[in-house]
Amino acid sequence: MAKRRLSKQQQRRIASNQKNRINNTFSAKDGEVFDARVISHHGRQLYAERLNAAGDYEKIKCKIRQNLGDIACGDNIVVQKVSNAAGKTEYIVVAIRERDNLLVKTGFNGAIKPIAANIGQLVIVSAAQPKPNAYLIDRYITAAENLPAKSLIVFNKIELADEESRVLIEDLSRLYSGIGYRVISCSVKQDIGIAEIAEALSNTTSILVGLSGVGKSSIVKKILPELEIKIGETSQATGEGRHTTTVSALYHLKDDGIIIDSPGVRDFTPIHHSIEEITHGFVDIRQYSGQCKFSNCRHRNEPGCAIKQAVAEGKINEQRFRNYLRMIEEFEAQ
Ligand SMILES: Nc1nc2c(ncn2[C@@H]2O[C@H](COP(=O)(O)OP(=O)(O)OP(=O)(O)O)[C@@H](O)[C@H]2O)c(=O)[nH]1
Ligand SMILES: [Mg+2]
Ligand SMILES: [Zn+2]
Repeated sequence: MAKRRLSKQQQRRIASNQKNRINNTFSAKDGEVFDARVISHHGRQLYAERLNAAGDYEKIKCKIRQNLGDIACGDNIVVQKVSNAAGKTEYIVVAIRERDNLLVKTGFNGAIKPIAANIGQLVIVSAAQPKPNAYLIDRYITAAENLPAKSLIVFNKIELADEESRVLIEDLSRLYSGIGYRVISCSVKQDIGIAEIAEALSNTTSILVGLSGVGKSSIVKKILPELEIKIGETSQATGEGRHTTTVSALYHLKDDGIIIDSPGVRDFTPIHHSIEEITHGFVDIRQYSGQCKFSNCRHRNEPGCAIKQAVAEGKINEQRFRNYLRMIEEFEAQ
């Protein structure tokens, strides 16, 4: 069901991209407005792009009209070309087009922060060092399911894996591919799996997400070597990154793929509005919901719990079930 929703949405997106492209190929005269897409946005600084008459993407520095609300990388916007008092040309964002979706996270003070808009796929990147965190992966997956967007799970730096990480990555790969997600192990350093990732990025807008230092920017740079992208160092002691990427940025790949590189996080808390949303985020669990004896079953000690039954029968992975309950507990504690 989710697949169908997604593909319809993708069709809409492709149609609207084509429309935008046609709209974008005129050069705006003074006062004219045109459609563009946000390629990076930080504070008052916003860069957008549009196709010019020559068929190249033109990067435009824009100001933002007040009271437009949140704008995120990936947003489709309306830009007006004007002359300022000094006779200089300026570009002003005057509207944000309706979004397919908006990926958000909670900031330090609990405020909701937009990460990126109009996303078709989350590329959830972990590395062999520091060790992958299944709960973090599950939180990203639930966010993706609710956008809705596809999830692609990537384990980078596999050449660094010790025996323990190697077994963990193998187990997680089996788990996630078993419930229908594509999993790619890769090494930017040894050029393993990169072509496969590039291929999985075609025809949609993807965003790379994950902890700082796992190699998100390195993957983009490996696929698009001509780009000037800052790659960070990782701490010798912990293997953690130093938050090198500070602003999300959008890049074009071949086969109509678009990739957004995002700043690494320390943690990611998806914003759920209900327990149903959390359940919807677990593709392997949601098929059993509604089959419990009690309609308000919390799947803990109630008799006739279809989800616990499925766990006992090995149809649902135990760790996924634990993560599901943990996410519900954290949601209820909010
Ligand atoms: N050994 C090894 N190191 C890698 C690999 N991929 C990336 N790195 C290194 O990991 C470090 C961090 O890489 P980045 O690409 O900056 O990581 P990031 O995920 O973009 O980090 P933030 O921007 O801080 O979120 C750099 O020193 C890279 O050279 C790999 O496959 N193997
Ligand atoms: Mg980076
Ligand atoms: Zn139950």
